Amino acid sequence: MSTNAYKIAVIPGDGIGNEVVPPTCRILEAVARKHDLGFTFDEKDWSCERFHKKGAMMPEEGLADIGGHDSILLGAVGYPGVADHVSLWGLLIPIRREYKQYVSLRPVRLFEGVDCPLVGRKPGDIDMVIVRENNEGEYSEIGGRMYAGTDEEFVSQQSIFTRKGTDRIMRYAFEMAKTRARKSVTSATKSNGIIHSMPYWDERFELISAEYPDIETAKFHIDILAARFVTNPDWFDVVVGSNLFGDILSDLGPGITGTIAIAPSGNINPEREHPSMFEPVHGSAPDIAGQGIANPIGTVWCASMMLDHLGHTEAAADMIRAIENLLKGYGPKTPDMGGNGTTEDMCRALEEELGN
Ligand code: GGG
Repeated sequence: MSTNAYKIAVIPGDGIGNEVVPPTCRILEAVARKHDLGFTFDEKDWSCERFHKKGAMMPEEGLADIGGHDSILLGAVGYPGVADHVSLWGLLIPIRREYKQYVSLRPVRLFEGVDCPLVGRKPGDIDMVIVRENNEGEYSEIGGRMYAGTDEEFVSQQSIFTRKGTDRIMRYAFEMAKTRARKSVTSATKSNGIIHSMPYWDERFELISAEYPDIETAKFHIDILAARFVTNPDWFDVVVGSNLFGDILSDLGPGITGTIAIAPSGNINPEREHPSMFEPVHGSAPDIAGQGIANPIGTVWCASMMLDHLGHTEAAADMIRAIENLLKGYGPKTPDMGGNGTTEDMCRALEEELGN
């Protein structure tokens, strides 16, 4: 038994989550053999299917059950038949909050061998990290509905921006920028239209940036920032945004690199007091679920992020090398990347790249 033994909570979730997570665990086992690691996978059936059978996405004791695990690997949450807010608030959001995973770390990179939808862009032109606030902001349950069903009906939805929450996500972004070649942080704001929270966000960004005089900064309103992602993606290194802005940018980012299916994310508890959770940015994709053609790269990249977080940088880099080699070579590719390969074809090719 390796001394580097880890217990991983595995939540395939819904739709294609069930097709990309199991082979990723198999690939992790291959990496474990090579790098003297050990994994115990504790698989959970928490999902919309469970909701239909038992009335809840996860059991009451679910959160406590995985709190002592070393990490969580999740596939996708949400499926037609369960309202999206019910599935998300019944599984993903409680985990992010209970375990203070207040950073959503979402790298965006254009790989060699993947067709870029932006004309003239080549690998190296798009290489950024979105740092999304993950515990508050627009994702808040403060609000309600009054006079339901009448002409006077209204709803109210509060956004919450605490000083603690705002400062810590910005500091995380600046610390991340310190480790990168470009050393630049861009803030996503909308302080012209959103009169309280976004001027506050700008104020905190200015204050925190003063702590990091060596880091270049920029600030864009979210609308023009979205346009600049398309016209000038090479401008961006680390981009910090609120929960909602970060979520949108981290779909747009992978979109401009050719396929959202390869994008990973880490829901990180930086203090490491609790497990962090790794999930691909893509959802459950009901349109292709069950066909065996889901692209596994997003989940495999997540597994690499997980290894990095657990301190196994060489094993993590090995997985990235396998992804790079597969993408730039003539190996199988799933239809989202213009190929006709299957999930299993790609996973086998990755295992071969890893020398298994
Ligand atoms: N694998 C990611 C997933 O299933 N995400 C579901 C989703 O829509 N999440 C929204 C969010 O991250 O805020």
